[in-house]
Amino acid sequence: MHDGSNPLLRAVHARGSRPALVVDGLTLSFAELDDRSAGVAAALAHRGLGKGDRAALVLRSSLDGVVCLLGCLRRGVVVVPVNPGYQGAELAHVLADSGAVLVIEDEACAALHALGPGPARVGSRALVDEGAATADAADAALHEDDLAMLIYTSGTTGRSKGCAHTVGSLAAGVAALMALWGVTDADVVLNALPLFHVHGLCVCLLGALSRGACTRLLPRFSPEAVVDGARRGATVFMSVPTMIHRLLGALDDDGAAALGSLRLVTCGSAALPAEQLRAFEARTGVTILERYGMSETLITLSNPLEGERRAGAVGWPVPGTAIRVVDDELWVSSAGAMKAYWNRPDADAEAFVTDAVGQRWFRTGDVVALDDDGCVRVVGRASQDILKVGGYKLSTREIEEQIEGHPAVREVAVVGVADAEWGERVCAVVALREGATLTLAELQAHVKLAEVKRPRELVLVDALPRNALGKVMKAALKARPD
Ligand code: MLC
Ligand code: AMP
Repeated sequence: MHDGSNPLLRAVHARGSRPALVVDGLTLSFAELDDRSAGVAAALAHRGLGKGDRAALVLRSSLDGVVCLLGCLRRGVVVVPVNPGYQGAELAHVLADSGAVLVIEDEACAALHALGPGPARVGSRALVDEGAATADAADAALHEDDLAMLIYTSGTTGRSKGCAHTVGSLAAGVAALMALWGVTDADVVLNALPLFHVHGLCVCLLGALSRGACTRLLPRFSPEAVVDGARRGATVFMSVPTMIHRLLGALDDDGAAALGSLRLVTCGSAALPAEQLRAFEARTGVTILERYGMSETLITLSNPLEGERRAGAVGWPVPGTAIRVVDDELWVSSAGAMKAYWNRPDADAEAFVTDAVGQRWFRTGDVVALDDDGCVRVVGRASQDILKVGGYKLSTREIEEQIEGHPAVREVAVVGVADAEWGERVCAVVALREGATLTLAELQAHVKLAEVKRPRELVLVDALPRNALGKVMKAALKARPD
């Protein structure tokens, strides 16, 4: 139980003049972060927003953005993080589905503007300024069951779903993991991840803040910026496999030595190939700690801080998590699990199972195998309709729906093709209408979705292979898209 403040922000209230955030050469202390975020909470109150209202945060990694985020959490305003690279239909869906009454944006988002009338919009800088001019205190009295965030994640049906996390689920999930990884206020955490998914936002940013650690926020990932951060005293770096791949391709000896000074490098959101873990170890002397998680459950499996970190495996349950393997599918029951999908009882009914003793399990859809000592290996995904590209989860259905709208296309299946840098890349297998032609460039121009969802390959076929029930056999296509 807690005292009505957000447990994730206790350290923010208590750490005074110690540095909390370093971005673009600017440093904000915990006291400043505390003060400014209290101001944002007050500004939100002035604008009529209170507990349970939703605010969409269309944020790049900026200082003002983080202040606004914490201000929302203090006011009890539910944070809906949105990828600033989203295009019209993606944005419109998240705004409508979440029922956001305010959009907070770091910089004017052109795609949002193009949508026309919608929720009120305010710049993150303007909101921080409004807060600075407001003397009132407006923190909400929070309970563990109060909603804190709706994090949208792709489903197999095409429409993304909001994972409704509470004050309690975020606090429990983050606390368990940070304790396991030994994160303390002596750490400086490099955050090069986007702040609109659980990895960058909940694990890396809120994780560091909750422990009183300093965050070095990188507005954009690059190998050079990570090496520079390590040289400037960072101790922890959290990554996705694409970042490790790029680091390995770019490191000189000095860079490798700088990374060697990190006490902890974690990796997840997609499978880290065992050879990358070994190559990184050989180059820097650091053995990457791989862990596994989901937007719905936060991080549930991890290799250990002390002891063997197993290449190609995601480790054991994080304290507070129990696992089951049912027909090769991983089920988890975890303190960090979301309350529900937002307004989607149908999806909840499919995803959650309550057992005979009342324990609630989340069906991950990931296919796993266990080593003899219980160490978990992710060996695949139950559905061919989900891809992981650069750590982003994509719905093939969402991409197919766009491609189906092209006049040259008779039928299409989107599949993931193995890619050394991105994990998978988006491949569109298309059967054209009689006499029609289509190039990859034409197809890419037609797909109005975030850049990462655009097809990178086009394979033309006479007809898609279907089984006796008429369902496209994606596994066959994936094995041999041509
Ligand atoms: C995208 N691009 C590709 C491509 N896919 N190019 C070649 N092949 C592909 N398959 C290009 C686009 O054209 C575009 O180019 C750019 O990449 C846009 O993608 P980006 O993702 O912004 O790229 P970049 O800036 O290079 O960054 C790479 C990255 C980034 C790895 C740093 O993708 C990233 O931050 N990924 C992390 C995602 C994440 O946080 N996932 C966590 C989800 S939570 P251009 O021209 O714009 O450069 C979760 C739970 C858990 O999974 O367990 O954590
Ligand atoms: P998301 O919905 O974006 O949170 O993505 C969650 C999915 O990412 C999981 O269901 C897994 O498929 C995948 N994932 C996360 N971490 C790992 C990992 N270390 N290895 C393999 N897959 C992972």
